[in-house]
Amino acid sequence: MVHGDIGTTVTKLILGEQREYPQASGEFSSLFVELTVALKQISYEVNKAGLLNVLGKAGGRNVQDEEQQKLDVMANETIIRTMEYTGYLCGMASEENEKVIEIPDAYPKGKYLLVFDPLDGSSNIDANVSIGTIFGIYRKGGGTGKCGEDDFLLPGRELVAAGYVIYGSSTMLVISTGHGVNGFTLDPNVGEFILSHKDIKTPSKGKIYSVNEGNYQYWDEKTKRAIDYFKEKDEATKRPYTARYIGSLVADFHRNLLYGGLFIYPRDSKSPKGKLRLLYEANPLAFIVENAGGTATDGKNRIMDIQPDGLHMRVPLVIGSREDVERVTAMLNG
Ligand code: P6P
Repeated sequence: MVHGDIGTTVTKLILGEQREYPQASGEFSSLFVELTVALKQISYEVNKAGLLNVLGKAGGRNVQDEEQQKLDVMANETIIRTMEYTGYLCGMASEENEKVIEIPDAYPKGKYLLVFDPLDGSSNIDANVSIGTIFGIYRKGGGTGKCGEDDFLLPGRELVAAGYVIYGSSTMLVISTGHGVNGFTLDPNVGEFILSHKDIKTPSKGKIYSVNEGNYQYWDEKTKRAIDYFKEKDEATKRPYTARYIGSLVADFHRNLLYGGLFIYPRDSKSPKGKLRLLYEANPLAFIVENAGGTATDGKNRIMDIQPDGLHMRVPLVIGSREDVERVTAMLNG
């Protein structure tokens, strides 16, 4: 390694992809780089919070005598404050905000829309379980200016980019702009996301299934049979699948993306529409998994073909290795 060569940063990769499009304005690249600044700030706060939870337990104030914000509020505010200023967005939609987040009049508006779950699985932070940020970027139809809720009700196939960050033993950013999937590990010494997992492809068939079996009694018969299949001898390996479920979507998804396997959060009698949200959970992860050779359905339809009926629409989710998703989807519709 040449001295000072820290490897390929996410900025370098994004700029390299931009050069593939001579007519590109560079706005998308700048938007993406600004987003990584917010993600690095969240990583710092999430990792610090683990420590502060120990040090700041007395009375809920941290060692600097600051009011301890809830982490997901912090993450939400960090993304909003960083991104609203850029001039590249016409608005944002967040899991934490009921309505579209408007760009203040003081700032210019742009042609992109950002959807995000600022800190998914944050209830796990006190147990030091990996949690994550999920995001998707759309290009607004019809130029710049304000955008309303209808502008965000786009199917996932219209995404121009998507990704997630997993805050775990290390902080890792996984992204796709529609040309494959790349993973970047945050080097805290340099403060840059460095390419560590080039061109991620998920195995066409896995050995892992991830579902909350505690909901078994709430599933319909077809769902029970589809999940029971994983406990029987798989025809290829002559052995059952391994059950792995963390209860943090990004962590479960990320493991299965790398190792192969299937994550499913089916509809049940408690959540007849499913639990996970289409706009800022299912669609961005479906975009990633399809660019990695996998697939994602709601148990019947391709996730990225679903027309959202609202910012916080919930869907059942079957996502991961193509053969596993296809088999489960077929069993749910058999
Ligand atoms: P359950 C976390 O609350 C979350 O939104 C996802 O990160 C996770 O996959 C899911 O809910 C877990 O839900 O019902 O199994 O606890």
